[in-house]
Amino acid sequence: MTPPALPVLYSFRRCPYAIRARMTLRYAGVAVEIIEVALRQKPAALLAVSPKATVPVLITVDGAVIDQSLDIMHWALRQSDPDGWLDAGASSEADRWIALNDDAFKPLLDRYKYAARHPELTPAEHRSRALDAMIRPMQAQLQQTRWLVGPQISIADVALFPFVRQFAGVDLPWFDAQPLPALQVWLNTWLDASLFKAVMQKQ
Ligand SMILES: N[C@@H](CCC(=O)N[C@@H](CS)C(=O)NCC(=O)O)C(=O)O
Repeated sequence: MTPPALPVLYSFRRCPYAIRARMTLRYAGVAVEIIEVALRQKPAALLAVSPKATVPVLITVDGAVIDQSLDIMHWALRQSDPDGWLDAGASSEADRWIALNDDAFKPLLDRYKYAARHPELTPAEHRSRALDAMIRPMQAQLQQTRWLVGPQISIADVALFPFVRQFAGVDLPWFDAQPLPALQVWLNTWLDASLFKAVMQKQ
């Protein structure tokens, strides 16, 4: 197989894992060819390199296949990390937030988003679990520090942002009415950021 001229990123525009990967690649100044994937009809070339077939998947110019969004973020930051996302605070704190999001919050977020598929609890109860697991702790932290691990943006802020965006988007009027002022400022800062807007442009 001829190596690609640019790294190739299999992506899905609205996928939160793909959003955090695209934001980090762009921040690091790594140009990639983005292939937008229809999740119901994944390209054979993607299945061939990554049978688990989730997006994002990055194929480097050396032919290496990176099929976890966090690994893509770390790979991009190894190329360039101009504002020090990896040095913003204790890396153990950043890792703790990311694990909280990926392992605990994400399943609760999915139950809230698709509450009809999980009738064992009401939508408000599902929401409340997600709120307690991560949203309230984030509000408490962001009241103390501008970003999740200190005064500077870290990898954790970028990694969590697309998931908090989804949580807010399920019922925006409800979210906006909650007493979560520091988190709302944090979220709105990301939503307004040119870095986010750029990676959401339709190809
Ligand atoms: N742990 C993976 C999770 C990626 C993931 O679950 N992506 C979803 C889309 S948001 C996906 O590709 N799901 C497969 C499918 O829907 O067929 C990562 O961090 O990259």
